[in-house]
Amino acid sequence: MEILKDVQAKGIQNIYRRNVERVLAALKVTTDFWKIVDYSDLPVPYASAIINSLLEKGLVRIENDEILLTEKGWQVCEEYQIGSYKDFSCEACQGRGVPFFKNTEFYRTFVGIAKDRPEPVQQFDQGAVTPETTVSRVLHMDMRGDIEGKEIIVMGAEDDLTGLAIALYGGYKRLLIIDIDERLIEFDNKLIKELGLKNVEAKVHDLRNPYSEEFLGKFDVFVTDPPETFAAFKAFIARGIATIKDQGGAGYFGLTLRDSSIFRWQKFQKELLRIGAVITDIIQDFNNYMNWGYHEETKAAKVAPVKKAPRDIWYRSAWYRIELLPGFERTNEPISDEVFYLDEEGSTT
Ligand code: SPD
Repeated sequence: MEILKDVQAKGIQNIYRRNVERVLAALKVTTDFWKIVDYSDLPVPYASAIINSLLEKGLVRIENDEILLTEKGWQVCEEYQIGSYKDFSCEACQGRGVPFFKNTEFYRTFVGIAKDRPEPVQQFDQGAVTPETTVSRVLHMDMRGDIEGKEIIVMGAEDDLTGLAIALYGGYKRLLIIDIDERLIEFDNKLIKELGLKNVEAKVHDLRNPYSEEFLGKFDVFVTDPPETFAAFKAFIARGIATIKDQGGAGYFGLTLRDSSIFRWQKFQKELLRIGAVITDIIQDFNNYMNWGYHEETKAAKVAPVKKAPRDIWYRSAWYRIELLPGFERTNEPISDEVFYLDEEGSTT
């Protein structure tokens, strides 16, 4: 409680005792700051503030950019019965429940194509998921009956090449891929042409602008992966819902706790229910992001208590699936530029 109060006194309100416990649990098994963020499911600035408070109180020390529990830190863990972070996820499917190797031909083709993908850029908060993640997303969609015969829109998440992967997989009735980044749309269009992929189109579109009639109520399924601010949630997810034709339509998106707190998740979830959606799936840590080249320029790098950049995968997100119930709401207002990518919880843009 002392650590919690200390962090709250520094202006961080969306935090509770469990967050401090999870940082301590992570510290019992790792000395790497980025793994601590991952294991404690916290926004980087919040994990950093907790570590700084633990440092001030002598519960941890930093040596060569590694964060170590002190004797006092170990004693506190024992006194408060803080267990170690544990991961019992299935090694085959990496906890997704969908092994990417269920369709090895598809996986190999996708990996061959993705190797020439454009590099992620900071301007659009890009950071691509691993090929195993993208392939598992497609298999998961097919497993839920959201590909065959469906009209699908993939919105503003093409750094992951999920649209291109669905196009390669096939079976859909119509596929539209939209993204703000011309490089990604050009990349997709080149492959669509070269491989002769049918009933698929890729177009440049900025999701902050309202949709025209050609998008509204025209699809059975939407897929996206927004930044975690509330403005971005409205631009990507509420607008995704507005593309859905009818009750029973489905939406897929990633939400992370590395750029957003569990308190923000509650706000997102309430909004989803208000709009008329039901959450059918939340698969924690389904999406594994490869480290992006602009890390040194980010707020995350600046607030971290160590200089060491992440080496391994640490940024993961949960994969959500929703279905729309009778009477769901379609909203399509313009979204302001303010706080689109970064706010007090987000730091990796
Ligand atoms: N800027 C780092 C990469 C972020 C990728 N987007 C993740 C969105 C999760 N909803």
